[in-house]
Amino acid sequence: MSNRTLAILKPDCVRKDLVGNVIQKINEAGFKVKALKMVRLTNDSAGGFYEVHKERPFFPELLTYMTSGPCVPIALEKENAVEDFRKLIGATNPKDAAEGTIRNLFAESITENIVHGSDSDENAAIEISHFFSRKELLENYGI
Ligand code: FUP
Repeated sequence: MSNRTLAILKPDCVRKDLVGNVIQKINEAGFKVKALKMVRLTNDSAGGFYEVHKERPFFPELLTYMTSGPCVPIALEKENAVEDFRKLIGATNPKDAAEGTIRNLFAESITENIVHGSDSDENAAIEISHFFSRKELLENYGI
């Protein structure tokens, strides 16, 4: 069991000034913010991050959205981080997201769904390294 996951507060979260509210929910659920930055993804960077979806019909729309403004990647720590964070954010489509989950509370649509959470321990490690180098994690964030 890993204790880390990657969250991204997506461009709609930043645009709607929900960064503080969402981080509060994350903290209240017992996650520790270990590394955080605000970045604007390029097409290449967003395309690399969502590489697994590149043949899917929604891919172009996903890239347009993910590059539409700054987002906030966050490395989080908690016991059972990946699974617990997926529970906290709810289903991909906010219409299906359980009551009280972050997507249920704040998201508009399956594309503009406020937040990303890694889906496995292996992907969590890959995704954290997409935004934070090993050197940076060690020297700047002490993890
Ligand atoms: P999740 O793991 O919940 O982020 O969902 P996926 O990895 O399946 O999808 C990644 C992103 O692609 C979602 F956050 C939103 C977008 N997406 C769509 O826009 N339409 C779909 O039908 C499925 C996913």
